[in-house]
Amino acid sequence: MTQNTVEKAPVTLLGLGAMGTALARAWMADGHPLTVWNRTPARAAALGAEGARVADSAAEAVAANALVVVCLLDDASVEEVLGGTELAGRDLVNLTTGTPGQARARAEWARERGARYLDGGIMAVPPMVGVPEASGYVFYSGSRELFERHQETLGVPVGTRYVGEDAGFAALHDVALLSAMYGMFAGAAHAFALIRKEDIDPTSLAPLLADWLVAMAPAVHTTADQLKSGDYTKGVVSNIAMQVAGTPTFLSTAEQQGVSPELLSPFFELMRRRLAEGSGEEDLTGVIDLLLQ
Ligand code: FVH
Repeated sequence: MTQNTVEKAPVTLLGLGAMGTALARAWMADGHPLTVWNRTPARAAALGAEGARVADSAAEAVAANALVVVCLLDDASVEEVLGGTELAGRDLVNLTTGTPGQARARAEWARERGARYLDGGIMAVPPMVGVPEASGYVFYSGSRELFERHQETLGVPVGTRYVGEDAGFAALHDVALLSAMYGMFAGAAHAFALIRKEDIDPTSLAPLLADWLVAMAPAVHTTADQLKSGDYTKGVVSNIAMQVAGTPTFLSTAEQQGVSPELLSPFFELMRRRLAEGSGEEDLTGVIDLLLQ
């Protein structure tokens, strides 16, 4: 080591799909010694040519370093890959998407094997990895001590956000944000369907749509304030009575354009139910209570 060189923490990474490969390149670019393993060896060989140490087995990769990161397809593949490895004394960071229940069970599973455990939910797509301006990050939950110990290394590919000792919280935050994203995609799909048969260029609608969604997004802060205070009339801009009165326009327009209302109707139905409970002056926030089973 020369005087000006800071030694970077070595990392083991299991799983070299699109995301794992992006993570690997970011750690290598930052000077972290990296040991990799992947079920399909060709993917590991490609990274080997770029400077990673390629392990012949998952067990060998786990044995190589204290910090072991897994980024596999799903929880079943984590079980399959780590099942035959010696995890005692390892710091296991699982970036595989899963449910909060799977994360909690995996944390207990790791504990029984003598490993410390952190769960992660990645809020980035591969092109955002290693690109700080892209503002991608990973939610982490589980051992705070473990998170703090490795925060610098974990923060190399994308940012880090620790959300609590409950190992399931990273997955819960991840799924919550992604669920909202699918709601947005559903709305955008309906919007594009409405213009599909007209002489309207979808590329001219797209920027209007994007700007409108961005303009509406801060409404979630009002929703959160209302949930916290329990007063769903606080700061209401467009009450539910007015919004329900507008729903026939949306449904008739869909019908006129030959578009199925199936993406919109369930939400409208919840709005109508909430209004029927006598909540006309409220925001849409009451719909959240109707969802709770
Ligand atoms: N890519 C994305 O946009 C999203 C962004 C947000 C986070 N997700 C999650 O990240 C996990 C990995 O995703 P990925 O994009 O790397 O996924 P793939 O490119 O499909 O690679 C999957 C890797 O998992 C390996 N694998 C699958 N099944 C097994 C198994 N039974 N045993 C061992 N390894 C397995 C696969 O190996 P191979 O097919 O190359 O042999 C890949 O390494 C994921 O949870 C996303 O939800 C990504």
